[in-house]
Amino acid sequence: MTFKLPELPYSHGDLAKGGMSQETMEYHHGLHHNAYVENGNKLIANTEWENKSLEEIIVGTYQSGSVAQNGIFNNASQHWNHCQFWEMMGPGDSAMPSELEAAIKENFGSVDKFKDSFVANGVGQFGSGWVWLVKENDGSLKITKTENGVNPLCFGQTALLGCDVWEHSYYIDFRNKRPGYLSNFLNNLVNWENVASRL
Ligand code: MN3
Repeated sequence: MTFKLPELPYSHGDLAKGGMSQETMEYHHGLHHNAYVENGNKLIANTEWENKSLEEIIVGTYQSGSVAQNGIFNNASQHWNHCQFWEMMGPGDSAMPSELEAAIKENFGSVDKFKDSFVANGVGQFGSGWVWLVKENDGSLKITKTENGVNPLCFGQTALLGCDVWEHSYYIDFRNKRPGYLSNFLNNLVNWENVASRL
């Protein structure tokens, strides 16, 4: 498939009141994400992946374990990760649906404990990567962290929530304060209805 930069469900400036500035969004969506789209399209042209779905490309190149597939994997997975990330945020105050709240309490003890663990995992990811709330096949919820573009699809998990901890995601607004960026993300940016839709 040909990768395409998605339209956002809000404008670049709409997340500013939640702490993610228009400048960050213009760089992150307009330049960084777009680069993964353009590089990915160049790399899959005339390969076995050209007509595969995005998910097939990600899982197939990851499982191949082939260094030669790294470029395709990195750009395809980062394209998918950012498509999810934009949809996981929103400009409105979002209350956590009761079904999601109950699942979080069951798995982590409380919403605050979940948030503390999510932030700690995001801070603990050394270098670039992502922190995730995933659902396992047995229905249990877990917090994971992954390096670079690796994502829950690689492990057969459902990504309920993900946060980009590459510096390009927070350096304009939070400088080197990754913990503050992660807390703000959970408290002011997440669209919890979107998260609950994948439960
Ligand atoms: Mn990013």
